[in-house]
Amino acid sequence: AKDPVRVLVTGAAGQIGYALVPMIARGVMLGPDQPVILHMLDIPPAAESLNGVKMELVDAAFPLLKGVVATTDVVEACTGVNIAVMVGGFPRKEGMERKDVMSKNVSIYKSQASALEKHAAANCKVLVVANPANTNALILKEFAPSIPEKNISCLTRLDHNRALGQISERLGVQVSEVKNVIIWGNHSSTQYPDVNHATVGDKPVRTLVADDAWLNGEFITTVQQRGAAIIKARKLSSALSAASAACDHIRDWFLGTPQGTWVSMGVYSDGSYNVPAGLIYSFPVTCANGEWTIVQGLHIDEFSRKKLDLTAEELSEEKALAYSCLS
Ligand code: NAX
Repeated sequence: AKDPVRVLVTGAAGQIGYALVPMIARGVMLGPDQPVILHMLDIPPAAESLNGVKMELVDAAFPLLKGVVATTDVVEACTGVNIAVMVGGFPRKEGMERKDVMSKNVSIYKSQASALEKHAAANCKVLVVANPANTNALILKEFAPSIPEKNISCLTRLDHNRALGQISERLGVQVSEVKNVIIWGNHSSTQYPDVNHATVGDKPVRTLVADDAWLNGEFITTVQQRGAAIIKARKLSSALSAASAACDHIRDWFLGTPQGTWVSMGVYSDGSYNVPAGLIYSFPVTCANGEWTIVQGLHIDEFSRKKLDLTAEELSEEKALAYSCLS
């Protein structure tokens, strides 16, 4: 039997946490033959609720779940973890300045970075979900210098999956037949969902949809604004789809992407596609042997170029704002 993998979920008493921990315990993230030990972290006001989640995990009697650590102590939460899924953060509340929200998250990610650096297992891989996801991941990278940058990522897979879903609905085909959409840039409304290289079967999505106005307009805004549309409908933000996307992200990272398929991940830019190096930016990536690689050589037309640059600019501004919160 395989040794259990320790998976940390921060913000585990929240909405996404509640959807995510049973998926992990059921093998959705790491496969049906991989035992797991869940580490769940939240803040003291949520301690009782967190304990309730632990009780439910016990009650669910998951065969793969070999242990649960539920704690409000960051060091205990981070100790020995192989995977860290960072869902906890400070949400923007009505009337709050962007700088104030950034400042709260910078201080959270700074301290959690240090705890991971000191106490996580060697080669721990990190996925940041909490917003501003790209910039939180960047802060985490800065304050955990011994964790290789290759091991730090943020979630744009939900946006990627939303793009697959929109194309599948439009064409009336199974979502599993749609491949190789791309989310470029920030997990925000400036992200660029790109279908220029996407296919259904062996046919380009552009040819099949044959409606450039829709692909260059409504499709893009629908994906960009989908989070807001879910909030409007549910009065709560996306949770099951976010949890599912987090599982997809980690599964593909660890177990590899299928031949001929890429996915979108927010990763440390090396300057590929003229995206400024040193940002955490969403790129098309393939994964093998636990490592992601940015897909190279895709043609970027003029329309796309502007959109790649716009979202990069927003990330550079966020980075500057985050650094201004440090001083
Ligand atoms: P909730 O408010 O339901 O849960 C957040 C949890 O984090 C709470 O239980 C809170 O107590 C906890 N928390 C706060 N500070 C903490 C800290 N310092 N350490 C540990 N835990 C802490 O939010 P939820 O709907 O679960 O969303 C979580 C985060 O995901 C938010 O930042 C949200 O904006 C972000 N999202 C990111 C998405 C993505 O695709 N990257 C999509 C979904 C989601 O909007």
